[in-house]
Amino acid sequence: MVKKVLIANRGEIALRVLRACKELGISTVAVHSTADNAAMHVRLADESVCIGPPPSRDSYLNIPSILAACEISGADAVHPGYGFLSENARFADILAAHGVTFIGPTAEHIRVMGDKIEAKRTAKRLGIPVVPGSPGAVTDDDEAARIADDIGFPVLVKASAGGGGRGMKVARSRAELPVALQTARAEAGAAFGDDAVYIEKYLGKPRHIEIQVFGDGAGNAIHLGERDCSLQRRHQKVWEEANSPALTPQQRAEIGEICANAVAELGYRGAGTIEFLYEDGQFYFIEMNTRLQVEHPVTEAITGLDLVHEQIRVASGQGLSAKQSEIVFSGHAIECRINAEDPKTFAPSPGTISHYHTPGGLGVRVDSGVYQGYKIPPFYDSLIGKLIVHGRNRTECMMRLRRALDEIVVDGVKTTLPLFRDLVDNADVGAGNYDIHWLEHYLAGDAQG
Ligand code: MV4
Repeated sequence: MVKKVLIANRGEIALRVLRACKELGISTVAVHSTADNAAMHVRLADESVCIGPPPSRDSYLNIPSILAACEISGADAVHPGYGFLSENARFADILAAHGVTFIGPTAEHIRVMGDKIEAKRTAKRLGIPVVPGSPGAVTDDDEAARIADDIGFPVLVKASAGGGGRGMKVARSRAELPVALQTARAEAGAAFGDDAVYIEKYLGKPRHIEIQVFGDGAGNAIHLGERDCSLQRRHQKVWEEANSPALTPQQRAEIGEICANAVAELGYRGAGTIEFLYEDGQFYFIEMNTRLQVEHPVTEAITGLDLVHEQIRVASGQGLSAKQSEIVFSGHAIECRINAEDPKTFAPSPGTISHYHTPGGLGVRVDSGVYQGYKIPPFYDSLIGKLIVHGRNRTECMMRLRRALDEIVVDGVKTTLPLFRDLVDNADVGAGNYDIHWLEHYLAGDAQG
């Protein structure tokens, strides 16, 4: 087992990892920028190392500083959390070269999934259903037109180096295709230094459903069911739930088995998320994330597994703690992302938290890195905490969420909490009747609920 973990992150996820380490008797090293001297993860860690000034690129993304912090502290492993260096293959390679365990997949698997064309080709080869589209990069406009005619308009032009919604262009007809291709290529080249693009059939009203998988790196893998992340705004998830209100237990078992088999065949190690669009009863692979995700607690709630424990186990070569036959899905869980943002405009709202009270009781979990009197710095993303509620079924979960939202107090800054108080009473949300566009329509005031 690893002995000392350096947590290369901040905020709620740094605390989340710290707690798992403490439970396993592993010592912890926090790293922090000068803007995070008073952060909770620094206070709770066994040791801390300052790694640079406030901008992320000079601190949380600064590989030489983090490597130096490993040397100074004698950490034998690094947990990257999510964001920052969590899907940086070069970082995984550098740590390996220095004899430090990266708590995540191999650099090679990170690299494959970071290239969206390569990821899709790999998914297809492993038997995962993919969106109809070009078999690889499209370089020629005539070839692109033939493919688009074949799959039917509208089509989406996507950047191979993109992901998370960056670098996509819709073409609704053959006439729109050349411009879509050219703009997508130009934007991708400028943003990622890689102008490779591919074409897919555009799905108009899908849900975003993702499957949590885990591999031990030795050819064994399990799936932990799905999360429905359709309630989002500008590619930022707002509310996630497990199970998806749209799936039957049989659909869950089928797509889950396909994903677990694929991940086993790949020899994948660690936590992974296979992202799908789901429309008219069909799953279509879009991307695979090779990290622990923000919304992992809803999966923990319905399975009882601690995903960070599992990550540390497999990184230490101890294998997974459960076989697929031992995984039982129990009840329903919802996560609300509490951002320090205006609940209507989503403009960031940094500042000091004047009053802070967290809800409790059966089935209620708050993962947060803040406390009363804490000053939220303006340099990082605005997620300050997550409210996760579990119930025996979706109805009970919603009742409990409504009650928890009544109890919680975060004053001094604007937060997204008022939005959740609206959503929990909305008829469409109550019925689980939403797709990836629902929230944006709702916020625009279109007639709904
Ligand atoms: C799509 C799509 C429709 N059709 N692909 C956006 C983020 C990236 N991960 C993939 N995305 C999409 N790919 C096809 N063929 C619509 C989206 C999309 C989306 C996907 C998931 C969650 C939110 C989204 C919001 C807008 C568009």
